[in-house]
This record gives sequence, C-alpha cells and structure tokens, in this order.
Amino acid sequence: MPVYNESATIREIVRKVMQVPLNIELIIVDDASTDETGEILKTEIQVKYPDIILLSHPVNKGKAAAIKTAIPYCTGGIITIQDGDLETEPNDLIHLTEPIRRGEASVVYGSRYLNTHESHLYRSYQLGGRVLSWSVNLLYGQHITDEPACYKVFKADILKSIKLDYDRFEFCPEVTAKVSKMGYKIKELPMNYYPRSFAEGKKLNWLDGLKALWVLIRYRFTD
Ligand SMILES: Nc1nc2c(ncn2[C@@H]2O[C@H](COP(=O)(O)OP(=O)(O)O)[C@@H](O)[C@H]2O)c(=O)[nH]1
Ligand SMILES: [Mg+2]
Repeated sequence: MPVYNESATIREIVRKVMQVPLNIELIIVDDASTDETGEILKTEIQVKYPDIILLSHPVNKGKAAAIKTAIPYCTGGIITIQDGDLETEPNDLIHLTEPIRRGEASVVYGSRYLNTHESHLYRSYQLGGRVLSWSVNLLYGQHITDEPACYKVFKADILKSIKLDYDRFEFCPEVTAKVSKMGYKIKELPMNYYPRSFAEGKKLNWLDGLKALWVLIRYRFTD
C-alpha cells in the first residue's frame, strides 16, 4: 500500500484490508507524507496490527517508488497494489486473486466496466482510461477494458522479475507493457469503484494520463 497524505482514509482502508478473509501480508510505504499519515501509521495502526510491515521514505519519491521499496518485503505468492484511499473495495481481492490461486492465470486486473454499476466521477478520466485500454489492446494484443484500474494482481515471481524504470504514476502502463511483452494474457474481472474528487485528495491528473500513453508507446518499441 503506497500512501501519500491519506490521513482521512488510512485507518478505514487498513481496517478493511485486514478483515478480508485471505491470508494477507500488508506492507505500507509512507512516501514522506506531510499530513498526519505517518503519525497515525506509527502510533495507531502499527500498535493495532503489529504484523503490518511499515516502511517510509525520507523524501517523497512517488507511487511506483513506494511499490519498488515494498516488493522485496513481499513473501506471499500473490502481490497486489492496494491504494490508501477508499476508492476500492478490498473484499474484491477475494475473487480477483482466485484465478491465480487456482493456477488459471498469472496476471489479473480489476475492471470498473465489467461491473454492473459503472461509476466514474470525472468523464475526462473515464475517456482517458478508455484511450489507454484501447492503446494496450492495439499495441500489445491484449483484450482489456480498464488499463488504469486500481487493482492489478500478479503472481509474485512475475512482478518481482520486472525491473521498474519509473517512480511515479507510470507504474500501471509500465507494468502492463512489460507483462504483455513477457507474453502474459491479462485476465480481467469486475471490481467496485467509489471515486473520490480532487477535494477529497485525488492526486492523479491529466498529465499523468498523457505520460501513461507515452510509456505504453515507448515500451512497445524499446526495452
Ligand atoms: N507513495 C506514494 N503514493 C502516492 C503518491 N501520490 C499518490 N499516492 C498514492 O497512490 C494512490 C492513488 O492515488 P490517487 O490520487 O487516488 O490516484 P488514482 O486512484 O490512481 O486515481 C493512493 O494510495 C495515494 O496515496 C506519492 O507521491 N507517493
Ligand atoms: Mg485512488
């Protein structure tokens, strides 16, 4: 769980993750938050859940950098990224991990479009996400509907074998490009989505969408 300034949601999202009926190992990376997130993690969450591995960066490095910090600490057979906000429903991880637990898939993405109630807050984000999904299908021969979906679930050894070049929100397109080039077919399953507004702390912006498109294109033609 990469977190940056999530003091409003961190307690609740950790509580929700820890009650998921799976054998969960939670690693939280506080990316030099400037609000009370770090304090809450140390004085409340670590005390309540001593098994959580709490890591921190001395300076803000970005979401992908936080993921890279956490990966070596993962000992389980499956790895996913859980955001520190409340836009996702952690119980979705039960069905999203199932194809991997059964040995039927190696990479599973959640899709907000396969869900019965699709619920985007910003149409521009929805369109941007669609363009990214089409680009993945066109450039890499996948058949996905929701490239930027928050839940991406991997067999641990696959994610561990990928050298991640970028540090910020480029994680999604980079990992999508690289698993595709490794020959894995991405399986998509429905996921719930409860979008938050910028006022509520959303940090991703339109420039990240453009960067994502660039990252998808560059890895199609270079390593
Ligand atoms: N480690 C780290 N995490 C970040 C940073 N910026 C955002 N995040 C986390 O990344 C997740 C997604 O952020 P959000 O703004 O909701 O973007 P979205 O959900 O991908 O649209 C949240 O858990 C944030 O706390 C950052 O600079 N560093
Ligand atoms: Mg989010």
